[in-house]
Amino acid sequence: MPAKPSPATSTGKMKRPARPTRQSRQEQAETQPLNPVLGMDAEHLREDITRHLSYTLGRDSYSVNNHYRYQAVVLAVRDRLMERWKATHAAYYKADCKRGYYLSLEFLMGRALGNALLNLGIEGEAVEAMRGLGLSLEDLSEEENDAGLGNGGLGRLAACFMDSCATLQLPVFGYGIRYDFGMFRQRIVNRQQVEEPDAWLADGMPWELHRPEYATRVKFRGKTEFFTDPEGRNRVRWIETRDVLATPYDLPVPGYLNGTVNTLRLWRATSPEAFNLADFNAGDYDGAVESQAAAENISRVLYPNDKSENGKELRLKQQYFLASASLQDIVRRWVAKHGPNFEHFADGNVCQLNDTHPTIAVAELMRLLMDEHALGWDESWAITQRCLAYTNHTLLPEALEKWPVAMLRHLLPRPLEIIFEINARFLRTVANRWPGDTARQARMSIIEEGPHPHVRMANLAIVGSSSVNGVAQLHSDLLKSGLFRDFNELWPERFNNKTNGVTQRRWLALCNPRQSDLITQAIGSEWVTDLSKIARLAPSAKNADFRKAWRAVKRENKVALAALVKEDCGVEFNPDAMFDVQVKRIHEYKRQLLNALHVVHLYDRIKRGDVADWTPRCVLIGGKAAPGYAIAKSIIRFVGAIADVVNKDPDVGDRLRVAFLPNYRVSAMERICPGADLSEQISTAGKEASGTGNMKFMMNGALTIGTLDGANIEIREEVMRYGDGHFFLFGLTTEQIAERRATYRPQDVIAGDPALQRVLALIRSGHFNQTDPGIFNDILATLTDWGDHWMICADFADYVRAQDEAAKAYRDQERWAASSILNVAASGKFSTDRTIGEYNRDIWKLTPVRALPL
Ligand code: CJW
Repeated sequence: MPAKPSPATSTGKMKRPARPTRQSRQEQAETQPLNPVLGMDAEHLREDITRHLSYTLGRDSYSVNNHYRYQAVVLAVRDRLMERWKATHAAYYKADCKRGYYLSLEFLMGRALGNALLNLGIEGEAVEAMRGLGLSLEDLSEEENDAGLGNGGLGRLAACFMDSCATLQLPVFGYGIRYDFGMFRQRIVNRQQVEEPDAWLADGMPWELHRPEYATRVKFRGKTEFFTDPEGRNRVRWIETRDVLATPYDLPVPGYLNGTVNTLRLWRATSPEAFNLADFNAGDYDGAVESQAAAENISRVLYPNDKSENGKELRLKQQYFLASASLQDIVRRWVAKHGPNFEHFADGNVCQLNDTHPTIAVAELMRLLMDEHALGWDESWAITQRCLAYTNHTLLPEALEKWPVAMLRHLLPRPLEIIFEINARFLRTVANRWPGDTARQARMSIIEEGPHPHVRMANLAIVGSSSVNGVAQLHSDLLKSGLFRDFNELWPERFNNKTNGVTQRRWLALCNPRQSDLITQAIGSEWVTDLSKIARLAPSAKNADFRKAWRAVKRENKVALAALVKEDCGVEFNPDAMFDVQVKRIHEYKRQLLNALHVVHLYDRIKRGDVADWTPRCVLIGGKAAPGYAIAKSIIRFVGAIADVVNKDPDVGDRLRVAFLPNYRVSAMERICPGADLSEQISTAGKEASGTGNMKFMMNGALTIGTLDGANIEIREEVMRYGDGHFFLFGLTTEQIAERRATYRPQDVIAGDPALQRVLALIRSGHFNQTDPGIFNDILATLTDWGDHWMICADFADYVRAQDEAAKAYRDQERWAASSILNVAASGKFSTDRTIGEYNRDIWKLTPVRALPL
């Protein structure tokens, strides 16, 4: 019998779920014969778009608009994905292969339409089909909201990983939360950030597939009790809980031209009872809806705090909700196929934890195996450790998650008991290895003792998993020698590095078609699935005709970026000037302030007439500040204030332009990175774990000005193969920073640097805030009164020197073009295909599975 079609409508909206059917039947249904293949040509696409517009969406010529046209196109494309999606999962089921799971509180997917067309190989056909209907792909693509379910690099990395897993045909599922509201939208009002809710689902979400049949309960609160089961085993039950229902919504993740479509499963929280009927009948309407609202709040909104953990109970609920729902799903899938036999479970399943955010999974997997499936402690622990792997993304102390024991006791009493038991056993291991070293035991303990004890999630993650990795070589080395030193001494084999990457499909092929075409003309298209092949481009740097074409492409991309800047900032950028770009979250350690001080320095030079051999420069800065991060918000305001003064000053003219780009997000970066000349990667050494924007800029032909931090080091190493002068290095190294810090006094540096003195004096004079006196005092204070923690003054002079070098290099346009080409040629290492290949080789050990033929 063919599988019954899913009751979900194409828009993903449906009535209350039917009772779950038997799991094994569900899984079997996926192996049944597939639908006939839908045509991939323009003609069939056009027919389906028209059909969806008039039947699925019910539009006629009076009620149609671009939004519905966009939806119809998505539905036609989704149908094509759907066939491959089913075929992929049928193949996985049939192969009974080991599966990998990427658990992450964030997936910053951006837009899906262009990516789906690229990966299905029907961009041209879709353009033609739309042309036949009088539509433009470019216009309709603009109708799609970004899926902004992440803060920054960590969330976007998860999205790039999903793309690479599908392209490598690895059976990997993403698990995340379907937040009603993603990353806030940033508006700039009077130069200041204003946050607005991101109602990304409000116009419907045609890509997702609602799967109510896989809904599962997640427990909270209540208490635990011991009992003896009929087999005479001592067991624990978690009772009198308040449950929340987790319902999956699946998003398709297509691989590149390979028939694979993987799944990103996002959980939505609701109450298991629509509302309490007894309360309702008794007239207590508020009470009846209260529990519903409380449950739904769990998946309401993404926390917009890049790094600053703040101990909010709702955030912990989100973490447990994701971990529990996902692990239950994984266990359910296993039991459906293998029955309740867990002997080989760890051979068949591996979870990668994206930072400590889902780390409560350590306790939850133990609980599921022991409490729900009656396994003993030792067996459960062996499975848990083997199945879990942990990636650390930051060394910043404020980002290290710690949860109050009291909060866990209230919210998650059973997982807390398990954490205590894990810790008791772990501390015995530590004591046996270092007898009497109580200081070390206290450092390594999962529990931080004190009047308000806390659970250290990183320690729990390390103890509970078989692999711990950092995200760039320097970062991984620093983890071993610093933060996780004790653990590295205990278990050196657990620690490894996985340098980040980005997917060249989205971050070159899709976002920069002009440069992609040029590359493909020169070296063929293998780079799209094997970025190491892009090294073949290097000899073209010597070819004058190629450089000419390269420069023409860059110029067109700059014209396009200038149009965006004009539209969003109202500032004119001259495409012949150097485009100097810093876009990323606003954070003191990323030192947007250093960039701003350099701009003030350039302005000061212009005003003093020091303009011989000037290189015109357009400085673009963009990024969101965490809503509660006052200094970061001041920095945004500061950049805007400088921009207003500089851009209006007739003495400045075309020599310098400054703009702050509002609402930086994935789809903005797709328009920004093709047009950048200079990529600003200027964090204090040792603070940026990796960075990934640095890789996108490199791939799109920008040169980097940067410190020896994160992946910058590896970027520089790669491009240095082609000689010097292709990367503008400056600043103290990690070791030098550590050395200097002990005796560092920014006042001493300022006293010896007249240029910096002038810059600070100009700011202090109120020149950039004439109508708002004092508003930049906090910024100045961080530099002069509060010890300049991020060592901006210490690096200022060398930064200015490197900027001058870059400006000088830019004046030789032929040499610059050659460097640009060589940067692209050297970017082969920075594909997530390479990163994922390494995760798979060293940690996951999955076998690629080809999707069944349609
Ligand atoms: O991860 C990227 C790196 C980048 C690093 C970033 C990161 O800063 O250098 O390229 C991918 O590896 N993001 C976070 N840590 N490191 C991060 C993100 C969101 C967070 C958080 C930390 C949210 C919370 C706490 C810590 C929170 O409580 O909401």
